[in-house]
Amino acid sequence: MRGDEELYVATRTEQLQRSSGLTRAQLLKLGAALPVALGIGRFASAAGAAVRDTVSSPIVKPLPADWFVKLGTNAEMRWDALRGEGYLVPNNRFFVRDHTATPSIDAQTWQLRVFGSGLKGDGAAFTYDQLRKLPSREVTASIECAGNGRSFYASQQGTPAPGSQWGLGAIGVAKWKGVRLSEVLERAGIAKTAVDVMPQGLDGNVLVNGVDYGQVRRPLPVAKALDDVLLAYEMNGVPLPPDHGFPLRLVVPGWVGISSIKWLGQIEVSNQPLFSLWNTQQYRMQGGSYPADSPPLTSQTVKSAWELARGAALPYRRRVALTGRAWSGTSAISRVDVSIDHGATWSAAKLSGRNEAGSWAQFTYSFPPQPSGTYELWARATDASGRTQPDTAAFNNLGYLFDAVVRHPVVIH
Ligand SMILES: Nc1nc2c(c(=O)[nH]1)N[C@H]1C(S)=C(S)[C@@H](COP(=O)(O)O)O[C@H]1N2
Ligand SMILES: [Mo]
Repeated sequence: MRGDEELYVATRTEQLQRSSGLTRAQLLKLGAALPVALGIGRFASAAGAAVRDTVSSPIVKPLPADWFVKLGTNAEMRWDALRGEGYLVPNNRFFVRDHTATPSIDAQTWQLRVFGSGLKGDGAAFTYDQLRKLPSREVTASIECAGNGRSFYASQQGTPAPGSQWGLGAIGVAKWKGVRLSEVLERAGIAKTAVDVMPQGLDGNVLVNGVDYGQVRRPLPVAKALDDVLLAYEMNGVPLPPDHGFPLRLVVPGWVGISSIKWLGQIEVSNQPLFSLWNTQQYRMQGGSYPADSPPLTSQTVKSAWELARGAALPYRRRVALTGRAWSGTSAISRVDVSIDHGATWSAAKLSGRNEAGSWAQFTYSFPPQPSGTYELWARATDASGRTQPDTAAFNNLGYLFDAVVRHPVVIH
């Protein structure tokens, strides 16, 4: 893992105490030598024989410069390249966020193992073919990184946060097909006493400052796991591409991207709360005015983006239709307002097409004829629950959930 949170690694005890909100005594009572509480090394060898060598480049698909901006092991979608595309982001343009590297997995020898204290029996294993034969379901949903927009903490608010310096392109919407997680958990014998479900990826172990945190995994509360979560094997009508989780990934609608674990190898079902790096030190609010025991991040916030490059040239004294998309993790979008005079006056953009929670809505704004100069496009989305993009996003040390109105520069010559 590069960048993100290396600066924030304290001792594991402190981390767990601080971030889980539990005292040392409570942690010990949880049965937990700390490495066990964190899950370190417990299942590290469970990756199994299905995983061939990891590739030398972290991302497998081509990343042409007119579609992507490379950021370490990640690739951001360029919003200007989305103009004229349909509702869904094509697989070859979808952003990639790899904590380590995209593994190459043989679906024929691969299995999904379900185990743990929250099951009635000894657990179960499912082959790829078995999963594909279970009742299927299609869901259109976005995947959006919790750090999407992080660079604006620095460029717009003067308070930089470490980690991938995403613009707004760490989001994509796709049509996912698969089997409901609840279906598989029920077949595996989930018990009424289960509280947490921890899906785990088959990509490499994550190292932070020499500490091995094991494979990428993050617990989901049982209520969400049994609600609308999908075990997806198709993305936009084809088997998942390697970078997006082949052969099987989770899709957790409306929640931060880290919830949607790729390259699933196993799912632990537990009658105790579970912990990993990704729900203790990372993906929770820390610093700023957040309390020390802020809970793990769940739903995504409200945002909007223009399908334009930053600094794009617009025609001189001509009306032009500008397009963008707006989204919220919890509701449909009810309106998008636009200002080109730094917030003094606002006018409504026109929403069109599909518009659902956990996905996005397309909008068009008729930019009035203007003399030459530099302008800022401000778009401010509001969702059906009344949440609106604020002027300033609340700072947090790791730069998550940047929801403020983004000032998008354009020029007219
Ligand atoms: N196994 C595994 N799952 C993972 C990740 C990862 O590195 N390994 N990255 C997570 C993060 S932080 C995000 S934002 C999404 C990105 O999904 P995508 O690469 O398909 O766009 O996958 C999530 N699932
Ligand atoms: Mo992410």
